[in-house]
Amino acid sequence: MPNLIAIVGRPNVGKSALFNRIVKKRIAIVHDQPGVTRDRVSVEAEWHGRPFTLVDTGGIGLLRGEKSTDVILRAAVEQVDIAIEAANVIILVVNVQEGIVPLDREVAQRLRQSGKPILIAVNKVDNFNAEKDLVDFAQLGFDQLIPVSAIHGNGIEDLMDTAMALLPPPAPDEVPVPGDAPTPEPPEPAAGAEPAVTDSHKLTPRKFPLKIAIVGRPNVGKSSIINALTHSQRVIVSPIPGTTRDAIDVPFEVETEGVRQKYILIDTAGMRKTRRVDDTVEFFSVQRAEESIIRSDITVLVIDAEAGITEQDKKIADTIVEHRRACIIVLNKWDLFDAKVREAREEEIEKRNQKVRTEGQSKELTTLSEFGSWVQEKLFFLDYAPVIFTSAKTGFHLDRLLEAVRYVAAQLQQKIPTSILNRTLRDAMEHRQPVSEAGHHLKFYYATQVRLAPPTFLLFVNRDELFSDQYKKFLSGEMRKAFGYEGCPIVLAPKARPKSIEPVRKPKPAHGKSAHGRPARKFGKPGKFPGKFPGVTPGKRRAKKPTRSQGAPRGSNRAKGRR
Ligand SMILES: Nc1nc2c(ncn2[C@@H]2O[C@H](COP(=O)(O)OP(=O)(O)OP(=O)(O)O)[C@@H](O)[C@H]2O)c(=O)[nH]1
Ligand SMILES: [Mg+2]
Repeated sequence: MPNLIAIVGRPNVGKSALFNRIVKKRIAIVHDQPGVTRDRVSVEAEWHGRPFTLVDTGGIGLLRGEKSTDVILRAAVEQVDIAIEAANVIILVVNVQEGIVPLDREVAQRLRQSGKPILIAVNKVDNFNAEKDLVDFAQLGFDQLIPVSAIHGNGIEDLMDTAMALLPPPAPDEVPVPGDAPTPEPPEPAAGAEPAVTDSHKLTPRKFPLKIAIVGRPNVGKSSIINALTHSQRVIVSPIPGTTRDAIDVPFEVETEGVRQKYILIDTAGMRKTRRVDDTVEFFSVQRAEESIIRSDITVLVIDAEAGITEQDKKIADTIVEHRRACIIVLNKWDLFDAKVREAREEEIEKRNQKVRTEGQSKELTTLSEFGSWVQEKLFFLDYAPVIFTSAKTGFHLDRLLEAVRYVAAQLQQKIPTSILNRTLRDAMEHRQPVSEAGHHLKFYYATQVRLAPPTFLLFVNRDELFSDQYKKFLSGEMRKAFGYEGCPIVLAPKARPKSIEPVRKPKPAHGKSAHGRPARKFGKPGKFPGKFPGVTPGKRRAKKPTRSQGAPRGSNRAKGRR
């Protein structure tokens, strides 16, 4: 990665505060407690038009030769080493109020060995008095000493000008083009808010890289999954719950079936019940995990297969639904469960052979698909999410996870032609009318798609109160049968309209073909997203269902009884 500037230093010298100051927004957690940032946090930023990547590292908390039983701290040291290896310029942060402590000397020595351009940011120079102590830090053996106050924002210009000057000369294609600033993302609708009338940008597919937030309870293997997918040790893994304290963006590029795709994986802190959250740091961590759900395009909910589905898993699932995120459920640590399932399966077969199974005796879950339906039953409100069984440890089914991500991403690009949308909804409503206590009947005028992600449809009808949650669920189900939308929430927004609006006419068959006869490829863009789970043909002419081998993604529209 070119233009990489890393911020290093012992714990609690103000690295995160400095990091935030530079990127001018709150990116990393700042808290007055040693070792709060335990992972690298990186951000793409710009200084006077020149792009660079800024990396905040965990503090180096050990003296050389000192033994550590704290795995988190040890892993943080490794993270700093990775940052040193990758960085073009390193900013060592020290604290003027504490002077040089032995650990600073250790860190400095470590950095001198790296041979990289080093700057010292002498932090907490909040007044003139402190400035005279600056020269003391020359003992660390570096020429560039820059006084800063991360909290007050002093000295940042100087620091960054010096750091940028130490970067390698810009490549010809790196010269900034005026007006080439990235376009801001369109704002998301607030949870529960009614969609506005169509804006064209809401119907423009999201640009890659899509953001994939990996969320779940502490210790379920979120960081392990990211490391396994990226074949690296980018984020810290440890058996201690609560290892990840911040949301960390990990760029990730993958080639599946000849198509290269870029994603940003977001590692997040494990989310515990709020009343069990120990301190404010954890509180912020959980908040950041929630923010990650909001800024993600797809959320991957990781569940510990061994622990099963807990109340907290349901709560996280609830948050995902509340923010209307596309979702994939991952049951991780399957390696720990696999043997037991195999055993149960063998017993089941044995019983079947001996025909000893009595009627009514509860049947053990022995196949992945049975487990899949069990998970979906438990998380019934998130039943649109496919379920994948993985092991970050053995790599089991991580390819399926990638496949599901690619497939769900393709679903989020679908724009349903209005005529087919209207035909599908009309058929569904003719098939089942909502029940009205006062004997009112539903009249459907017209529907239109107002947003791609989450797929949102505005339905003009005579009475919006006829749309109970149950009726919406039924209609969403019919739309899933027609258009797929596996992994995506479907948002239906009925709007009452005066009677003067004529109901839309049934579309005439075009060129001898019924409206239903349109090929599915119109929707799914398989050229861009070829995969095993193609878009489903609208109406009754559904595409042949994909083969659901064990653990393949499944959606809500599968008849549960068959599994
Ligand atoms: N057997 C087994 N162990 C796993 C698997 N995935 C992760 N682990 C272990 O589970 C522990 C927690 O893994 P992490 O990746 O740190 O979990 P996390 O969800 O990121 O945890 P926090 O950041 O603390 O929320 C580590 O000891 C991992 O080695 C798996 O698929 N199988
Ligand atoms: Mg983690």
